[in-house]
Amino acid sequence: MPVHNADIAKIFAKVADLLEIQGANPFRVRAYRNAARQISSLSRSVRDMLEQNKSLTDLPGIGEDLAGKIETIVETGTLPLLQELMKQSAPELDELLRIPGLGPKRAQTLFKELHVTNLVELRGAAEKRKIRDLHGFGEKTEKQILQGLEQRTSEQRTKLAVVEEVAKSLTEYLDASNATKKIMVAGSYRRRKETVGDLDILVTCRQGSQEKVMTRFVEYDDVEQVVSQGKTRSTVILRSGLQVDLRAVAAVSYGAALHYFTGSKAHNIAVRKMGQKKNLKINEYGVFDNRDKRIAGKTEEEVYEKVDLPYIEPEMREDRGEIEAAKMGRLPQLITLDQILGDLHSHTKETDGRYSLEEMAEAAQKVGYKYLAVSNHSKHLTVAKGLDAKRLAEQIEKIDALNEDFEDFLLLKAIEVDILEDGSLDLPDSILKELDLTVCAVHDKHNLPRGKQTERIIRAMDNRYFNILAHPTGRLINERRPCAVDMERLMDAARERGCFMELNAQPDRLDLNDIYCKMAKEMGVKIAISTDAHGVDDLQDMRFGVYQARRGWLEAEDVLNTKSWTELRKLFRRDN
Ligand code: DGT
Ligand code: CA
Ligand code: CA
Repeated sequence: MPVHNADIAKIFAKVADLLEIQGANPFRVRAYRNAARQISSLSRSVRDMLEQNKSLTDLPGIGEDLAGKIETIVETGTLPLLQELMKQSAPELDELLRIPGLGPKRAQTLFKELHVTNLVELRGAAEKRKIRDLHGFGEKTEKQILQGLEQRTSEQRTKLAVVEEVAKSLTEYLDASNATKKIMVAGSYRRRKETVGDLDILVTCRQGSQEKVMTRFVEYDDVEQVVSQGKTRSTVILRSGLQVDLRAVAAVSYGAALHYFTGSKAHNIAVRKMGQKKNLKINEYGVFDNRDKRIAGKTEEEVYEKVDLPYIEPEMREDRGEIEAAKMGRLPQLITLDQILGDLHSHTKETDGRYSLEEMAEAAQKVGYKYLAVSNHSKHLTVAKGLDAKRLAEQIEKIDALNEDFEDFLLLKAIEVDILEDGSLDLPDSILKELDLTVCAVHDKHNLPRGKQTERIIRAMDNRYFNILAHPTGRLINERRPCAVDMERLMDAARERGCFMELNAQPDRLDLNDIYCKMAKEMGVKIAISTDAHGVDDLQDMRFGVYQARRGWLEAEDVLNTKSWTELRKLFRRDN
């Protein structure tokens, strides 16, 4: 039974919620919630780690106890503690917390007073106007609950890194039967959107084996519910809650179907309109002329060719100008992972990282990098044991010594320095100037009004040693909204001062987002795609950054870390 990171995260999140509703120790609740978050944004499979006998306690937020519980989940698919909690209250009680306005205390009250144990019963109670009379609720809250219930159905999107793991195992499983020829995951997944609503898998099957493929699909271990099973299309829901659609198509239609189901819908409509102008009908079966003869459909290239367009990369298919660019022969040469020469943001044990300088350097060289910037936190971030000037000076010395022994590789001396509320940087210029570069970040006061937040960051950029603005909006996907900032002003300010923006590649950040990446390119601000690695495996997150960069139309020349250190050092203003 394949247990994915998403399943483990889901179990821990549920444990946290149920514990919280039962009024458990807040530290215990936080430990489970934190573990769920960490695991859901890992780029490697915990199951694989266990198979390779890697220690889970290396993972952030995972101690001996949680590591043991993870092993239990991977082995059995479930956790006794969760079963126990579900028995004590109600198995779906945690869902109440998803409704805005309902915290653990109120959920507990609803359970005890009205015997509400799930969302259906919650709706019933609200519609019968029973909630307004409960102590501490009222009519307004009751209305808010009803609104929240309406909204809920439309949310539920899964982070790309989580979906990637699921998609890989599922396609490998389908492939192993030898009944399929081609397998491709289309939809938003292929467009590498930061979150995915559902998976859309396309297959072509060997002669006469279509039904076999459909049956194999619905029999996948991870399937919780079969929504429908047909000859050419089936839909299932996995245990993580993710929906998967499988469609079997004929080889002559494969390209047309791939194009259709890759989307986006807006892009499809624009391409179809171009077809209509030429009297062609384009759908998921092919391109047809006015006598309904199929004139293309085997490949995507063919489909584009029939409307006089070059092939357009999936990441660009959002109808954000790619059709116009393609018509004019001005499509960008999107950046690729192999063009990345190094990483400009990482941490070590000295603050909140998990490995030493030496280990991080070795890992970066293994990836094939020419440089790795070590940018530990600064002192203002006390929870991460941030560096003061003295400890930073020691780190500089250590890096200088290590660099003597590397061949064709450099550790860059850097810091992730806090931008304080007044716009000053957390460490004095006298030490910042000794560094190769600075990565500057907001870590507190995320809720300042838009004008103040923007000013704060621009004032920081006024410092001549400011180089890269880290995770510029501070958003955490599905968890924390972006700070209110005037991004256009920030980019203007950055360009004027010779500063740069980061595209943080952590799967739960991906900050800048695709739209802002495109904006940066158009405004002439270069971007560092950085993993913000806290461990050696995190360096692999670079691919998610590159996906997002591609969605933002970035080319190698728009990205700082495609450049050699000789070129880069000229861009990072230093006069010593
Ligand atoms: P998602 O799942 O919400 O992350 O986003 P998508 O883009 O994967 O959307 P989905 O799963 O609803 O549909 C997959 C693709 O199928 C979509 O990108 C384009 C195509 N498609 C779906 N419905 C329509 C439609 O009504 N018209 C056209 N032209 N294409 C459609
Ligand atoms: Ca989809
Ligand atoms: Ca779908």
